[in-house]
Amino acid sequence: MTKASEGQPIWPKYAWLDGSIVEWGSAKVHVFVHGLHYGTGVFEGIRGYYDSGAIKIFRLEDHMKRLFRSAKMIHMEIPYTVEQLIEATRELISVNGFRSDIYIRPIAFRGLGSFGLRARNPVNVAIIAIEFGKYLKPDGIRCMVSSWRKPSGDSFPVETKATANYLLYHLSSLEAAEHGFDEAILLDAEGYVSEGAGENIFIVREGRLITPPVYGSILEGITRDTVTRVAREMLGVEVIERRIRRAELYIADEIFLTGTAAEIVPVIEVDGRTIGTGKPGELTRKIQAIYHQIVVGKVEMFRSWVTEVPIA
Ligand code: PY5
Repeated sequence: MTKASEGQPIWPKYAWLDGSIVEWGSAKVHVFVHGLHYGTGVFEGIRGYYDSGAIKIFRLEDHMKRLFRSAKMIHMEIPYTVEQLIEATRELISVNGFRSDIYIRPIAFRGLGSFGLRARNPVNVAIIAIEFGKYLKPDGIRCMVSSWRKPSGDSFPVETKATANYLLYHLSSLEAAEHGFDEAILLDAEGYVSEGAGENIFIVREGRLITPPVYGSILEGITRDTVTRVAREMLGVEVIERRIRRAELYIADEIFLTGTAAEIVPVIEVDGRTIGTGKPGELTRKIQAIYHQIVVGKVEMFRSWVTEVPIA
């Protein structure tokens, strides 16, 4: 680990670029790459937890598979296999020797060639891993419904984790921050609740979990899937996938957001309305606690989701 300067993030020693481990400072591409100009890229966000002398990567294979599904949706071929990128990730973590929690960001984007919009320039692939703590406050956040809408799937492939899609979440997050909120919640083109600006959403009503369906302009979150399985298989809690109206948020007993970076985050206020008691809900707390056990491989039934990289 090298410290860039006071107040700067501590960058790791190495990144992975186009098939090789390279020095952090050499992990560069040209300013004319297609992906920079048009957002023709796809990426993933994966967490690794430092525990008992190893980095424990959560659902690595599922994330890499989603990277390839995202690429397919935008007509892009990644010149590696899922297995090669998994191996590259393990190697990168090992050479960096991380001794704290990390965030792993694989990214594939169209590179140098034509600037034309029908160009199918060669695809560059990078994997970046950095030390990372909390993304949102785990003790409860205040949200606003964004004035920006999630478009429907017929105007844009909303299900892909493409770099271009993140302009929407950037603008929504900025808007929320400008208004003094912690995070934005986006409605879809028809006015139903879609997701957070980087997280899926669940509400609790009468002891049951409700979350927007996969056809509700959402990213099919891996944390969303984890929570659904925990609720159904460990807690015996019903999970209903159906559309949610904006006003239904206000009268929910509990609300939480789910995402790799955010993990499980209780929402205690939406648009100035207190949610439930104004404190993280009981079911939310329970799921949050179990999630933190699962990601470090301490829940037997979900152990196969954890990939361990020993740190020498
Ligand atoms: N919806 C959107 C728009 C997302 O960006 C994310 C993940 C999710 C849902 C949750 O998906 P998953 O549970 O598979 O992570 N957001 C990224 C993350 O790494 C980027 C955050 C800056 O959490």
